[in-house]
Amino acid sequence: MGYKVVVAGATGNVGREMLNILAEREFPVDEITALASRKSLGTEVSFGDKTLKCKDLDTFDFTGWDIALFAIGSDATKIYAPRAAAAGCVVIDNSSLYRYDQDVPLIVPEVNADAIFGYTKKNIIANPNCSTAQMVVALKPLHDRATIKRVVVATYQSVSGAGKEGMDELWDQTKAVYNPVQEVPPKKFQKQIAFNVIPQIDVFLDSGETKEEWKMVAETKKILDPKIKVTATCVRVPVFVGHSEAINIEFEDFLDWQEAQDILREAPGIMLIDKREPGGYITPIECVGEYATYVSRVRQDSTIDNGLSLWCVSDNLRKGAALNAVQIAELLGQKCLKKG
Ligand code: 11C
Repeated sequence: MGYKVVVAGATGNVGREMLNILAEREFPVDEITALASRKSLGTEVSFGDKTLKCKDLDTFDFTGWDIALFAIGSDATKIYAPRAAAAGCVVIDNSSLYRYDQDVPLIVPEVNADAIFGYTKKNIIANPNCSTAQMVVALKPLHDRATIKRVVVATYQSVSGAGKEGMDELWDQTKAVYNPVQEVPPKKFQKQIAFNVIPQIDVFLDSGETKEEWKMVAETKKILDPKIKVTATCVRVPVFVGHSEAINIEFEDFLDWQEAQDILREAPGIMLIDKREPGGYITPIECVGEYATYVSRVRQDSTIDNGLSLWCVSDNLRKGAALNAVQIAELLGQKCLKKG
């Protein structure tokens, strides 16, 4: 016996990964439906060794379905999440629409699993932004030991965070550099991404921060601890999959780098690869398709009393999106829902 599960946005980067991960982790599914917008109706998507034909999200009746994983962006979520939730189906939403709503839990299972019980207020659970998810997995065990005061983070985010169009733009521009028959002007990104880096992800806010940077601050506070101060610089890099982060942490108490390594080695969801020799660290290309949040380059920051710096990498489509959503569904199953 299992659950009746819906994946909405099943043809996108994240929706496809949600289906892959549900199958890989043998999530207890009695019935599964893939939903997409009308233009993708009938598109086939894989679920393990099965193929599902996408149905129309707009006319779908969520009554009798237990869990819906949404990867459809904020505008569509605004229409369909309340509809699913009102029909009694718990929505796990990957968009940013509900993340900052105090009646909606924002969950990273390794960090704040118990907050899940708050889902009953709206029947909706929010999945964090990819760059936040991996960072809080790395921060949580260190915060438990030495209490984090402040985090300074710079991200190196892959183009898949901007969807398939972002990946196509990097691919087409890279080819055009070698074979310049046709110019590929920036469309999804603000400037050329091939052979370049762009210090803008999402829109600018009045403060001068970008929305991606603001999300890292607001989400870390909601998931981990509102007292932690965070400042972020988010940068798009010409990498297809895998977000990287250089994180500097200031603690209340002293934490030796070797003890930090020991803590991280034992922490849930983390893989420590930290050899202090050439190549003894992780790079994004090595984490594609993996579940773990990888940590490398753990070292003391001697410019402050209680500081550490580290390097953190994860598959943004997995831990940053689809895997975390499926882990939330697993948690919901273990703690909250009855199997059908
Ligand atoms: C990016 N982090 O890499 C973004 C994508 O709020 O869920 C995810 C945006 C979000 O472009």
